[in-house]
Amino acid sequence: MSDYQLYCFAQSGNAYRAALMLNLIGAKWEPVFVDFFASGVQRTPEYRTKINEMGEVPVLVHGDRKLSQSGVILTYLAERSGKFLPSGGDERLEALRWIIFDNQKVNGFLGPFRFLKNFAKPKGDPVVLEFLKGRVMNSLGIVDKRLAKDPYLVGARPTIADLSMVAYFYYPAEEFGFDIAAEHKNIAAWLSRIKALPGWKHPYELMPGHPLPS
Ligand SMILES: N[C@@H](CCC(=O)N[C@@H](CS)C(=O)NCC(=O)O)C(=O)O
Repeated sequence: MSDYQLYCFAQSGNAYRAALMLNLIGAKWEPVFVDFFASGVQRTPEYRTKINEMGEVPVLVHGDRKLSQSGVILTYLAERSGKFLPSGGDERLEALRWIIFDNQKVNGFLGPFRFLKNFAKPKGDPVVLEFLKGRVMNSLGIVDKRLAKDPYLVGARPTIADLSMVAYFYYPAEEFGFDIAAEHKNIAAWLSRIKALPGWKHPYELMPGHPLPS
């Protein structure tokens, strides 16, 4: 029996943050597949009553505890395991600052951009896609500049801020129509460093539901 269950699906970068953290800390965990595209189970009253009132993935189950919001899940796992935990008050605040910026402005725009481009039916309006892409490019520039100064977002060591920020970054470039790593050399080097951590896996390997049935 695993210690943790994670409600997730392969195409979710939001869930990847939690799945990657679980793997990197060597936790005993198992995915619970959420059939997001076919049945939209996360929008059902049952899911909202029993699993997550916010109607979102990921959700981490640990015994009687159910947690949602990847930033909260990452914090919980870091505090329990002592791994990827920012050290000291200033570092904790700095990590939280990047996690919020990521959730709102980086992957918060990149995720919906990729969804509208690849999965939405009908596909997203080109004007909306252009708007989102503009916001994403601006935010990626900010992250790239930050990573020119230090190997990781909060300094010399990887923390939960990095595991939050990688959310959608390892998905194939074709899904975005641009190559995040090729266009941002500091992000590319940082992605390689995280990829080298023991336990790293690609989101399509780590979570169920890829490829989507045609
Ligand atoms: N800030 C949240 C975002 C979670 C989120 O938006 N998840 C998407 C899946 S990738 C979702 O469940 N969306 C609900 C829906 O579209 O019905 C987190 O980091 O956990």
